[in-house]
Amino acid sequence: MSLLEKIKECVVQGHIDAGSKFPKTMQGKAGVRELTQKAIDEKTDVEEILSKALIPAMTIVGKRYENNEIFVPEMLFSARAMKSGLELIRPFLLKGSDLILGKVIIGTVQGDMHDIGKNLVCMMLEGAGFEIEDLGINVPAQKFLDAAKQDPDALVGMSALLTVTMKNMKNVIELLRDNDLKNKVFIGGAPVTPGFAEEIRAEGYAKNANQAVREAKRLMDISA
Ligand code: B1M
Repeated sequence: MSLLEKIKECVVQGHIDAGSKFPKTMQGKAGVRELTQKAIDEKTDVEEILSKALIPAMTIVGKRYENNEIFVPEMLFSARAMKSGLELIRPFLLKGSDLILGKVIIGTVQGDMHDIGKNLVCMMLEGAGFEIEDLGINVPAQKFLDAAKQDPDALVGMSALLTVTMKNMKNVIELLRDNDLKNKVFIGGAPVTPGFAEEIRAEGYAKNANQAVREAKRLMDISA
């Protein structure tokens, strides 16, 4: 098994590091933390660690959950394991961001606790030179409004991972427009589509964190 495959497997199993007690079968063995550090030390491209190990692992976790092979606690262990890898990668994604391109106010909408994707989007945007105001998870529309009022030129980014919380994006946009705020809005998250973005009149949509950077630049009229 290659190093990237090992990292992926540890995320799928929810094994953070050698000191972790979960899962029992992996106790004492290197986990996501040690293996990601090893990959970094071996000069593996961090984008590759993300795209070939960490992100696909969460897709597997999602499928296993859907098939009732694992349940919420296991999904949570995998999320923690993923975060331990992301922490190590973060400094590399932030490199070279001396210039401030603009500000992005971002959050996961009300009712939704998923933040791994949103955090990744924040890291990439920050790395590209955007100033980030991260409102966190389960963010009520009013909180987006309050932040946007403080920064009428900032972009507003919203993330949702649940089909039931996607609709809250529409509430935020309506609240902003009812208050005459013109902050451009872009949205993303697994269930979100370009069609949905159009339907709720979001100015932008991004499928992943790299596209989020491109979309933020486009909305701010910054050429690549
Ligand atoms: Co949840 N969960 N979860 N979960 N979870 C999903 C989303 C699910 C698809 C799993 C499944 O059934 N296959 C399913 C949603 C079904 C649906 O609505 N269609 C689901 C469910 C049902 C639930 C609960 C309801 C389970 C329960 O309690 N019965 C519950 C809801 C809690 C709540 O939010 N109220 C729940 C809870 C959890 C945990 C807490 C255990 C944990 C989250 C931990 C955390 O985030 N801190 C969790 C996890 C880990 C997942 C899966 C397995 C992985 C999500 C993830 O981190 N992916 C997920 C299955 C899946 O997605 N395959 C699942 C990796 C991440 C890098 O990708 O977040 O998609 P993603 O982000 C991407 C893009 O989407 C995009 O860029 C990112 C980077 O490329 N993107 C943006 C995201 N936001 C963006 C914003 C942008 C632009 C791009 O602009 C602003």
